[in-house]
Order: sequence, then structure tokens, then C-alpha cells
Amino acid sequence: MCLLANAIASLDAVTAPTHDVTVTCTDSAGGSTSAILYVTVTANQAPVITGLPVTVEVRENEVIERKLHDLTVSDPEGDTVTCALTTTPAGGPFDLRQDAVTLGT
Ligand SMILES: [Ca+2]
Repeated sequence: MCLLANAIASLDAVTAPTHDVTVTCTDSAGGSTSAILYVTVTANQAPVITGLPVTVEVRENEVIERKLHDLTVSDPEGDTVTCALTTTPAGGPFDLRQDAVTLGT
């Protein structure tokens, strides 16, 4: 026998950070006993970007694609992480690839 959590994604550390789960077992002669499992719901931790911020210089009119800087992203729980770029000013020739940020051609 084991005690498990169904639909664990529905647990919310903000609205219900703890749950007391009581197991009660009764025998055929009417004897009964209970035990409690105390469950603490930990909040999701955001991914961690390692290697930024940093400043790099790029020559104007440079058209050769080149790597600007390496970075790594990890998630404390091992969640799947997706990344996107926004640039200021918008529309810069930058791209994010699996292993590098590059200057587009
Ligand atoms: Ca996470």
C-alpha cells in the first residue's frame, strides 16, 4: 500500500501550502487507528540563467554571424524550459540558439 498524490499539478503552494492527510484503517472487529502524513507544497522555482548579464561590443555594419556570448539555463526542478529574446530597440539582428546567442547575417 502506498499513499500518492493524484493530479499533483493542481497543488498550489500559495493557496494551500500544507496538507494534512489522515489515513484511517479499521479492522473487521471494529478496531481503528489513524496516522497523519503532513505534506508541504513547495513553490515552483523559476529557471536560472547563468552567464548573463555581460557587455559585448559589436562593430557597426558587421555582417558576419558570430557568437556573442555563451549562457546556460537550468531549472531547479528539472522542468522543461523555453526561452525567447526581446531586444531594445526592437527588431535587432539577434537570435537565440540552443548553445549560443548569435548575431544574425
Ligand atoms: Ca521550475
